[in-house]
Amino acid sequence: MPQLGLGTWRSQPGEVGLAVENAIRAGYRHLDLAKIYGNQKEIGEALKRVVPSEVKREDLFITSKLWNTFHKPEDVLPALQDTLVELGLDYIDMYLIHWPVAFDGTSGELRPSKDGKVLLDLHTSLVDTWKAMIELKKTGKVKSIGVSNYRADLIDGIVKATGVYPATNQIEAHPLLPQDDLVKYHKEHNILITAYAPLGSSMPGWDRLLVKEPLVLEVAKECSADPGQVLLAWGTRRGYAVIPKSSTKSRIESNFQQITLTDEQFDRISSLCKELGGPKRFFTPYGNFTPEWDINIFNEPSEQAATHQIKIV
Ligand code: NDP
Ligand code: 1BO
Repeated sequence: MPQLGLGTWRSQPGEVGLAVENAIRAGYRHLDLAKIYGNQKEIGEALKRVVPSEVKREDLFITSKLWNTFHKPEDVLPALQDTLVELGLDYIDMYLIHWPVAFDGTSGELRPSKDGKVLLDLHTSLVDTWKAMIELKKTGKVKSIGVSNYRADLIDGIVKATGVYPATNQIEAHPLLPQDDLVKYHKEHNILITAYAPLGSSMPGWDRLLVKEPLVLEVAKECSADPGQVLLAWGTRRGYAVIPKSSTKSRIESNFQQITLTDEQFDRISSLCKELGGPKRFFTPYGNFTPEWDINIFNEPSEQAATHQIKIV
């Protein structure tokens, strides 16, 4: 997996195709996609314009994700096939379980809800879905399988039941949420981490964008670099892949120009978490997503009132 990829969540219709083309022309070979982002069809059309004329398919690393309404074992292969049709591809390189949470898929809606809360499927376990993911590898339609937003104990649970490790776990990680313990766990188990929101993303209710933090700007000035490059260098130095999203050509290009931080600069960026009163998680489905997901995903204090626990086995 190339260490730097292009994120595509919230890349708008009419923009995302061009973003993908610009990224490939800038040198990106890793694209991070998902059914729920609602833009795979436009990305597929963009891929047709550059593959194979500008890049060989086998030189690209394309990740997509199984959405929460397709966790029932019989829905997993059709969901992958639907993504392949949207993208116009025969296979993808990585397929991830997007969240360790099954939604009730019977209505066909991607966010089924009642009274402001997502309708959960409390019968399908993580192990049920992981077994179906393992079967996918035999079809040749996916090269590797992994998970996303999984805690260490959830990974332990699916591995204990199947003996199969996920190739990667895609998790939120940036200087405000370093997740040191989880990073250590993955290193010990030889599981790659892919860090999402590596620039600190932007979520409602939080106006301190990391790319605008004085300390990040200070280090950027010292390196004659862009603040985005500083944050990405901090992530890659921690030994994982980063997938910054941008639809802006100049940022797509600058994010790909990798720089190296000195030990002292790395430590200074690491100090941001404490300085800004972190850790700060932006993606907390309990309390932050609409409709709300009333289930305990990260075992954090904000989730203590969640009604449901994840069904592992
Ligand atoms: P990022 O941390 O990548 O931040 C994206 C934001 O930063 C956009 O507003 C973008 O704006 C802006 N930006 C990009 N480059 C720069 C720059 N150099 N300087 C200043 N601003 C910049 O957040 P995301 O939440 O998008 O996360 C990245 C990707 O991770 C997603 O796109 C998605 O693919 C994946 N993801 C996965 C999740 C999961 O559950 N597995 C959850 C969340 C994200 P602009 O486009 O205008 O340049
Ligand atoms: C709910 C989807 C978050 C971005 O991956």
